[in-house]
Amino acid sequence: MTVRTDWTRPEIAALFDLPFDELVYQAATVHRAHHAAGQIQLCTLLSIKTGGCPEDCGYCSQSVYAKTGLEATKLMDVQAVLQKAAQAADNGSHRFCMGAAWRNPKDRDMPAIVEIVKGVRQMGMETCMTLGMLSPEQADMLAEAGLDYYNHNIDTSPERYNEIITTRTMADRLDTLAEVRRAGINVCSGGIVGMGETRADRVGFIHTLATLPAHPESVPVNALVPVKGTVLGDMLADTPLAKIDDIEFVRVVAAARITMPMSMVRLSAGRESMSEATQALCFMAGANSIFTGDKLLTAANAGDDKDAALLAKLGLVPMEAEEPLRACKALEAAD
Ligand code: SAM
Ligand code: DTB
Ligand code: SF4
Repeated sequence: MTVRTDWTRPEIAALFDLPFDELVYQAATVHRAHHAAGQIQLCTLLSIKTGGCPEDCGYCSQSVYAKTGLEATKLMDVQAVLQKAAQAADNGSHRFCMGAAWRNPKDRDMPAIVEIVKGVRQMGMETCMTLGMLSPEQADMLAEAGLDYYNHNIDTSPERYNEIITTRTMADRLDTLAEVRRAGINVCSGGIVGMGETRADRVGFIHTLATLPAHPESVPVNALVPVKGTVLGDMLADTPLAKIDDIEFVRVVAAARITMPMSMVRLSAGRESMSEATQALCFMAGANSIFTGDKLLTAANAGDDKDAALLAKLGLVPMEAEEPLRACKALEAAD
């Protein structure tokens, strides 16, 4: 099976149109050809700077435009972040993902960010950061600090983008992704489904990711967490029928798996309100990564006890640390 970056929208639309069992079968086949099926990567999230974000993303509780009453915080102290990372390592997490509610980091924030990346890596976990847009210099600083992954989501289709966010463009997003790639950091990019989009938007979203010059190493698929006081959270509360159908959600996961066979596909936000059966279908359809713990950035997550029970019920086991980290460790040992 070859990795293609020349997918067309009709080809992806045809995947969505397959009978559901055929689509899941194809996705499971691709999953087994490229990954150890039955193994799930466990990642932990921490919000290192919460709220007060100047961007107007219609789904986000942390935007200054959202009426969520969320208290804005400053960037956490380096030692406090490292303490949280140590707890995550003790809980068996392999990747520590840190998010900041910024449009972009300020240069004065970078020394602390660099110290955090170095500290977390020393604990043997993979590091991931999501800090908003990056300048070329900032991308280089993060690469030099040893950052393993940078998360920057395209969120939806190019056509729908400016209905969800008006303070930046999809092109801005793609520019940062290109800088991250150029700097040699692994790319984590995905988006959100269940924002009232059409199937054509879902096709366009997958198409944008699957036709990047190189596929993101990680593709988070979030189900919208409808937060009261956000534009999209309130819209969904008013029109419950707009909520995405579970089977359609699994189709998105399957399409991501088939079109980006080598990528880790992360079943991200929204698991808290997802049935075990839907999550199991997502794993069958090729999702092989989740966020563990009680909290995402600001919203509730399923929680360690529930997840341990689900994985045990399904006979899934935590994945070993990924190749990039092993390679880094081997290099360090050779020094
Ligand atoms: N400020 C940075 C940025 O936007 O790139 C990083 C943090 S931001 C919260 C990370 C991602 O979380 C967003 O791109 C979006 O895909 C996801 N997200 C935010 N709020 C969400 C919600 N209510 N439901 C699902 N996903 C959400
Ligand atoms: C991603 O795609 N999902 C995570 C992570 N990347 C940073 C964030 C989900 C946030 C869910 C809403 C919240 O906690 O506020
Ligand atoms: Fe800010 Fe990121 Fe939330 Fe958008 S998604 S408002 S950029 S924290």
